[in-house]
Amino acid sequence: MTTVAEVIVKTLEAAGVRRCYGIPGDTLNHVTDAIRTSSIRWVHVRHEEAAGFAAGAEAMLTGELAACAGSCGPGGLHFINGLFESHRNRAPVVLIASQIVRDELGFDFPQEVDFKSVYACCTVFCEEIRTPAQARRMTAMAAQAALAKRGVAVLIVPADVSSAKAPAEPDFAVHRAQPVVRPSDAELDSLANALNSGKKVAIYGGSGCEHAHDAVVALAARLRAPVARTSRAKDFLEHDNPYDVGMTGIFGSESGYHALMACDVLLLLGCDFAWRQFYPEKATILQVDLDGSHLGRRHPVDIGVIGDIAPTLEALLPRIAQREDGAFLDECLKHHRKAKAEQAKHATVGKGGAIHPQYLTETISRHAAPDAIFTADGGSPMVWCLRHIASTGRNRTVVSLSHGTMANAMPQALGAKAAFPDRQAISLSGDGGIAMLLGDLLTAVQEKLPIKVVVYNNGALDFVEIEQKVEGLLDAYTDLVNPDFARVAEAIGFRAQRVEKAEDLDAAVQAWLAEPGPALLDVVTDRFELVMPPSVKPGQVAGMALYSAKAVLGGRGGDVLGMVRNLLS
Ligand SMILES: Cc1ncc(C[n+]2csc(CCOP(=O)(O)OP(=O)(O)O)c2C)c(N)n1
Ligand SMILES: [Mg+2]
Repeated sequence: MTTVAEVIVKTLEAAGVRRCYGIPGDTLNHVTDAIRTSSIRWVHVRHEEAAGFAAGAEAMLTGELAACAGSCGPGGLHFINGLFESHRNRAPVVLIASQIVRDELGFDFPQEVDFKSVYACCTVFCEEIRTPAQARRMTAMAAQAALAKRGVAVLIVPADVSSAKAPAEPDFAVHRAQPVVRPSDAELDSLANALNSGKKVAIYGGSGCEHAHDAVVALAARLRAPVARTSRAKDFLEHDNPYDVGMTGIFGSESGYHALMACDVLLLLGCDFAWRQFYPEKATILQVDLDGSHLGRRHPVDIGVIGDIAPTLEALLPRIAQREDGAFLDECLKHHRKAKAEQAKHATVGKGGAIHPQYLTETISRHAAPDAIFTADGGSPMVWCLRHIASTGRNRTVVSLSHGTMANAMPQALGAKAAFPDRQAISLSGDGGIAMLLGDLLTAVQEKLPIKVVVYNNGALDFVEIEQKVEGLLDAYTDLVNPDFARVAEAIGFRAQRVEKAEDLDAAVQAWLAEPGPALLDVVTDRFELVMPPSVKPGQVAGMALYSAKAVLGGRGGDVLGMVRNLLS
């Protein structure tokens, strides 16, 4: 007898699912039994949140569907933060949320949870398979939605449905359309007119520039335009780009900020950067995005068109005149060189041999493989990752910016390693972050996923401490009393080392990366001391504390001053 559970698993298998992350239990048993005899690998995690992060990282990095599955009630609920993160990363993931039997639904039965209302806000699809006859069609539509709308789909499966005999169903399956989307000729003409008539043209690229590196660089060369980027475009636009002027925004640099604020025509390419303060007030703004609902949603734009970045720029380029005047570009590149030199200053050994987190990150960047996958925890590790991991064009960085969660990095590294066993998966973890999902270090050992974890052990929720100080508050509740994470990891089955002195760091990083199995490096890093720029009064900063806190991180007081001046003027 073929069960509904087998139909669900076969449909997901045909849709490209290779791995399913989760924890088994009662209502899920028929599904896990079907997975047992399929080609899908079950990855047994210790907390379902980790499964949500891991599946999302796999899906985001591969572009393929990944799955998670959990038991009813608390099992299904535990995924939520990992899946929220994955959904905001536009990662195609399907969660099989098993449910109590249909006869008891609606009577507050033990472990009854209304997953439809719980997951409504972080999914592209959230439906229950109500009858066995719906199974194939509903599963295919969940997968279709996850892939086509790029996000998380939740499939709610009551236990009596998954164990039922599967009736004959038509051959519903998943389709993968690959359209070429670009604006109309008239729209391209109007974009070209605006770009050709600008005096100081800047480009701002986001994650929509994946697969469009060469097209963006060619356009920048024609326009002699600086290219600023969002954090999500780091992997796609930073490398081999003579027009790169860095990131703008809260974690960005003065040069990215300057390019956007000083231009008179700004071309937004596949970016959805949320912070309105970082868009210019007076410039003409042009926007290209594949998702029409993104047009003008962060800041008013003058022309908004729909298109994939590479085909759009290929059609646009012949309409663009070669610009001779490179003064604005030169000015922005000069700012960029200065900003980089400023950042490099901090990536050295501190007073008394202290280990600056910037120095740790640069050391890792230097020794990591050119195609390594880095994941970084919300908190200060993501800032160091964005600023100090050098983009090679082949490496990848995964940080949580849209959702801004802690504890994402280690489980995301598990997903990255499962999907790419031949590449290094390196988790840049906070000491707060690693403790939050510490139990899933066990997954790396049990599932033979040899990830590399480095703990930025600053004894604090440092990021929050800095926020508090910038708001003029006394820092409170941010201390962390930590164990020796290296000994903890060793007990779990990792090879591990603790580093307290800068002189030991280089060799320790090399040994850690060379370990064949899972390895952890517990590095005692400087607890960052906030230095406020002297001429900024606390009152002035209060209204923009959030981003100024993050700009000050790294000692860039001058940037804050510049931003404050600009925002108040
Ligand atoms: C799940 C979650 N809880 C709380 C926060 C608020 N928060 C943001 S960063 C941070 C501190 C992170 O500390 P740690 O992991 O030690 O990194 P550090 O900033 O010290 O390097 C906190 C509590 C959050 N973003 N996510
Ligand atoms: Mg910390």
